[in-house]
Amino acid sequence: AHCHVFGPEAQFPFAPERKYTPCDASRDQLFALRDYLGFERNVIVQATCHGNDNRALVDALKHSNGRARGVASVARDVSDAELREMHAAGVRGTRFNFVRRLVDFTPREVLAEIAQRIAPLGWHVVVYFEAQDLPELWDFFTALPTTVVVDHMGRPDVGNPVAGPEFARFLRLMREHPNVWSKVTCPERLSKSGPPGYDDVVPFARRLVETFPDRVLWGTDWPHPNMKGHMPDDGKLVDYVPRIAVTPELQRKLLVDNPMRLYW
Ligand code: 0GY
Repeated sequence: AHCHVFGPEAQFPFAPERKYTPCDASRDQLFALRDYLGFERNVIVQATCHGNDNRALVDALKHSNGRARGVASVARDVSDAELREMHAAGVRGTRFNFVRRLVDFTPREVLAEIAQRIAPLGWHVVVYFEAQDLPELWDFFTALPTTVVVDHMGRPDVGNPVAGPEFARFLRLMREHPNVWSKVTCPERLSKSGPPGYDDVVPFARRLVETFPDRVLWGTDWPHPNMKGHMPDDGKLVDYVPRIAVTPELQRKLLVDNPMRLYW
């Protein structure tokens, strides 16, 4: 439930306002990796380097034989016809990105208006932010009229204890708001101990999987944009799953039941 397609740039140019330029990562490469890893489906998430131009995403969805769904990024002036076309292709959500190194600031009222536009389609909102910004974003998130899916566990500082105040705040957000879900993704981005085990991230993800087993999602984040320290082995990321979802029942919810309910 979290991966991207980038370009190919010659066919789907990157957005002029982007903050980084990734390598091409085509739908065919994504689908080949999906098959190699033994998964049946993907949820492809629009990344900031393509801005609000969802053509690469929609193209991938249309060529997936119904095996991919998408999360787009839309502007407030998106037309109803454009939303309908994206829905028909398999888009089921829109993403709001609050990570400062990735995007310029968008006023909250603009985002609230977009959320109102997409809610009638049954879409949800995916949010990406860093843990220290949660207090300031709390009221905005909890007023959203849709399911809200948080990327990468709200990016905790895993140098802090799992029982500490920072992660407690995120757990409280999920406990008090049953419409909030979390992706237990990106140990490779959050870890300080590093590959192959990403051991320091395991307790955080495991806590979420065990506390909210019906509201967690998993993904690889392929092709891992902006990873500077190391390029993760996607197979090792699959091997990480049984360490955070330790029973067959938890694995089934994380990998099958939850994404099927939200996206299919
Ligand atoms: C991710 C993470 C990153 C990038 C984006 O939209 C994006 O460009 O989300 C990141 O740099 O942390 O989930 O792909």
